[in-house]
Amino acid sequence: MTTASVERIEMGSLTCWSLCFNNSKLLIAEQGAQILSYGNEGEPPIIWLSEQAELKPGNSQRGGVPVCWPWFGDLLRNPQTVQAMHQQPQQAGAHGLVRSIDWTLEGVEQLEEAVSITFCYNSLEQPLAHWPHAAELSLTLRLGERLSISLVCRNIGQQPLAFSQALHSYFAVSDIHQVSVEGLQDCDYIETLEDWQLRKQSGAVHFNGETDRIYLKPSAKLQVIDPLWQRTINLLSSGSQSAVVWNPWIDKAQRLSQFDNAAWQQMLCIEHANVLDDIVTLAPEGEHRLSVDIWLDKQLTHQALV
Ligand code: TA6
Repeated sequence: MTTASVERIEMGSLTCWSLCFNNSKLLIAEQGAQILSYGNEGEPPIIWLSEQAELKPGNSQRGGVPVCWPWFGDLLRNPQTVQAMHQQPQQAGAHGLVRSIDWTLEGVEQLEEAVSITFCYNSLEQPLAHWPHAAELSLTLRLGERLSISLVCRNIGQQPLAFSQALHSYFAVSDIHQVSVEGLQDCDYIETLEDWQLRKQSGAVHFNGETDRIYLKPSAKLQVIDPLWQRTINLLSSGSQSAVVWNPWIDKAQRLSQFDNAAWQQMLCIEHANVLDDIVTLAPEGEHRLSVDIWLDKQLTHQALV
């Protein structure tokens, strides 16, 4: 016998939705269609949210899964085709334009094996500053035995659409010094902290300083191995050939908004993306789906993900 519920709630000054399925709980803000938290009752969270998250309109919350679109990161570090979609690329902020605007609830579905919710955004109905193109986004979150996140972009205009994007997922970890990431061994990556040099990953990823890397053509199956919490977070993606691994460590943590100085020790971003050579170009009426499945194993063995 499964139990499932969907409830609209106010969190601070944000309109949010709380989805429950058995002992799993998912919290999403309508602003940015941003997942704020995800986890199982009585256990450490899976998706991390800063204790200093402001929960008020106008800014993305620190944590959860911000949607970075129609560009990821610094627009000027994006391919020219993505930059050219913006009328003033020099003035553009980081991580696109939709993570701090209200999306529209499109629907809720309660099934036997899951509960799902979909939010949408339409650039013709909510124009974006200096980005005059016709696109529609829909973000569907499906909460069952695992959490499925699916972001679809449709070109509803008459001209080609070029964009980069990321599901900027913040994961909770027991202690960043002790976790590792499996699935990136032998991957090429861009070391953004050392002049964007191209490097190659040897073995699992371990953390002993600020880490901000763009992995190219990663495996669709990644795992966060957390020995202290005796658990593995499994990530299975599709529609993405690039992934960002980020931890701010001590110094950058002190420069981040909504972020306790010590919080870097208990969070890790693994962001499934379409960036650099993996940007998306859609012809009119074309669409692209970026999706990630997230689930927990309460064990440490590196299993083949299914
Ligand atoms: O995805 C990694 C990153 O680009 C970092 O360099 C850091 O800036 C992080 O995103 C957070 O960006 P934000 O704009 O949310 O503070």
